[in-house]
Amino acid sequence: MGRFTVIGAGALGTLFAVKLSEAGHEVEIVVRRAERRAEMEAAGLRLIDAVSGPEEKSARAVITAFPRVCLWDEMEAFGGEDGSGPHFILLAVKQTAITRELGLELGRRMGPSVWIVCLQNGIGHLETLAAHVPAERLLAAVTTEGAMISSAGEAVHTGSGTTWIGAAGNETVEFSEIVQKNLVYWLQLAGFSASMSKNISSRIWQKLLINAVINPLTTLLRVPNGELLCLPGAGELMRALYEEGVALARALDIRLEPDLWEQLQEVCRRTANNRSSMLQDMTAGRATEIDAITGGLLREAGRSGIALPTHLTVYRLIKAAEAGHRS
Ligand code: KPL
Repeated sequence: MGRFTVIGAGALGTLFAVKLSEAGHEVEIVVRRAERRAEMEAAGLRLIDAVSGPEEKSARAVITAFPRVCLWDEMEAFGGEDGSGPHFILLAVKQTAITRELGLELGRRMGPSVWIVCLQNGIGHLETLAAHVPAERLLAAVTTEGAMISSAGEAVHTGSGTTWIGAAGNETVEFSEIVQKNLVYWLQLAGFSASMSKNISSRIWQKLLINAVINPLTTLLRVPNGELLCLPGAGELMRALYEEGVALARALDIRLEPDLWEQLQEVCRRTANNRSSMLQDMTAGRATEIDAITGGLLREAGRSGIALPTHLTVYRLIKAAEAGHRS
């Protein structure tokens, strides 16, 4: 069975930690605060199944798992001394937590046979981490699994999706074997639809363009995702953001699926009642991921001398709203 460390106990971290533990893998979850660890050790981590369960909330299945809980400050070297078998670190923290310091801490703890799987939205994090962690040990993951935190230590699995995994740096034969025979297989055993991707940058960009349309607009308009398809003027704004993003991807030679616009609208319909992660962050007074999403597009556009006027306006509005919320 596999060996996993999940860093971050948000919605995705909880989803992966519970399902992997339930499947019998050796799982530890890393949190920052001692009270959080105490709560998790006492009550476990809970996952409510809103995917296959009945409509009524009270009748939905709940899986409770008790993975080993570890404090960030007390985390030992990953992979142990022996280096036996691969050890996968699922990095499930927000983009805003991916800093040079985090990269240094991870790099310092990397033992033999350790692979870091990055589950973040947006772009820029892989470059930040690659400065401190061997690039051939970094995996990029893109997931369409839907999950949200319902209370401390409890997440709801709101929609099953697919998780694609690919090499952040160069793909080697060793990479392909380890990832396919271990990570992908173990995720599948735990009930995830997982596969290896040979074009992970396309997957990353497709999700990036979807996030760059839905997240800032739902945050500025303060509406759940489905409302974007109904509000007057919102459709035009969505299309303008989308077209600018597609033009940039084309200029960078990034392949996008021809039906991406339909996929984007489908995400709004499928997650109609969900509040985007950016809206949730803004409402809770947390920093949003705008710098890794819209900011990521603007940085790439700047390097290529391309203007993204609608994204720039949206970026400035979110930055102003963030500052307003904090003051
Ligand atoms: O990934 C999302 C997010 O909220 O960050 C979307 C796809 C917009 C679903 O809410």
